[in-house]
Amino acid sequence: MDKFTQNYVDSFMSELIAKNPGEKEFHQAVREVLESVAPYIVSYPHLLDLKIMERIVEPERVIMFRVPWTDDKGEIHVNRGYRVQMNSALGPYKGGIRFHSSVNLSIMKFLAFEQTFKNSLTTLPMGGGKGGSDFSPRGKSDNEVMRFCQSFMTELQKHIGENTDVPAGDIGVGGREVGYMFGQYKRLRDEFTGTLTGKGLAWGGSLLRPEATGYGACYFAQAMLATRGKTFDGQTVCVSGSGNVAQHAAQKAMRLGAKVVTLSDSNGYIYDPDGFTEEKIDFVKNLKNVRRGRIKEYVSEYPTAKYFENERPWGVKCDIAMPCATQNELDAEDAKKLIANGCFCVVEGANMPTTPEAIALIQGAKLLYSPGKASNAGGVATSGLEMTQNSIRQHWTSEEVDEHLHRIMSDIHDACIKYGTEEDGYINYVKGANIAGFIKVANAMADQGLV
Ligand code: NDP
Ligand code: 2IT
Repeated sequence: MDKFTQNYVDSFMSELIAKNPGEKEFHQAVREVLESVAPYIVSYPHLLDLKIMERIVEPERVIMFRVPWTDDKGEIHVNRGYRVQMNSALGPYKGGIRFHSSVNLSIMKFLAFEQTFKNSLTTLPMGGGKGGSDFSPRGKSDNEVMRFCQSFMTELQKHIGENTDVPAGDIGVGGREVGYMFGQYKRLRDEFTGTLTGKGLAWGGSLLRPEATGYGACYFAQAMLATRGKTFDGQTVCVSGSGNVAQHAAQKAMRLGAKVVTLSDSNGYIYDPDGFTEEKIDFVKNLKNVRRGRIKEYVSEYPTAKYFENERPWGVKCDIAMPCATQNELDAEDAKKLIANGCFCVVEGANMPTTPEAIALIQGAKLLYSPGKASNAGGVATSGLEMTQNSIRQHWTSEEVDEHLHRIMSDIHDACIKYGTEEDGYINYVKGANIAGFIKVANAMADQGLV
């Protein structure tokens, strides 16, 4: 990076940090994008004059609200709800809702910011947004979760709509929570529309939406592996997380011939030296999605597996690593272990799971590495396909949806190659995804005037 560009990045970041103090995840996400796109912006001075980057980092709107609810004993609780409507240059705001005790404004803004570029990469007409609450569904009864979702939606419904803002799931929000929120939306607005995605199949949902993020990450990984003449067949894969994304990434990698040996939650990880099977993945789905248990219970069912309390899976020898839990779950020490153990590919299923220091090490060692905004875009892309099916009042077969998903992931991979190939031939997927995602949003903003 030349001196002028470096100065631009440095002064932009110090202003951003001064204006948004303490929002460390948001700073991290902006810096990563800015470092990729700054040389592009500097070479197109009208983008500098139009202050596109200054506008892109400022949410169009942030909604923060009180969410009061009562537990099963009648005690009152108050949580905080958020919706960050980041950018609508390419379409209605689109992005998930996260229910997790760690949720704060910084996490909401980083996710909404990432979502803007991810949605642009999908090629579908979707702007970027994200929402959530510091409410944790863990340990709550179905009735408590329902009352919380109803209270959350009572406020949120004033700000969303099928042509305005279309939420979906994320951490802590799956089919059950989307159902309760959809029910309340429908009751208050008296309309049956596709305002949420991730809906049940009988009431407007799309086939393959639950599987799409994990499956899409594996399709993206297939394209990455192909650049080195490799496939999943016979590779050992470590997956973190055990929720929606992790379950389906593990399932698809296994179906493509890999031996998938780990899953985790925030308490620890399990290592199954024999690799997962369809039956074992079904056990995990039932454990996590129906019984809402912890991943350590896996070893009671399959005693040849081991549970490692308070550890992450990155010390396990593998060829391919797929972080599918949460932000900053793979740090420099983890990256060193992966590299030392011969891992040659890191595919992000989660949003921003790899720290900047770890990314530098992984890219420095020339591993294949894809950022979440490229490799996990299959989830929101299939949400986009759900919106299309809702609009035309049709229901596509899983083969049709899968074909679209395959094409979208392959197109995103092509875009990364186009904008991310370095002089030595190394594909810098971070640079490629950021520039490709940015160009469309920036041009649309320029076209639409100063709004
Ligand atoms: P789920 O709630 O289904 O699963 C989350 C998993 O991550 C759980 O195993 C959870 O463990 C673990 N986890 C959550 N927080 C932490 C933490 N602080 N430390 C360690 N582990 C943690 O969520 P999803 O699978 O939907 O989401 C996983 C990731 O994928 C997130 O980054 C999300 O933003 C991203 N993503 C999701 C998409 C989707 O369609 N659902 C689309 C694109 C990206 P525990 O039970 O202990 O909390
Ligand atoms: O991070 C993400 O892309 C998601 N949680 C999915 C969003 C969506 O609207 O399907």
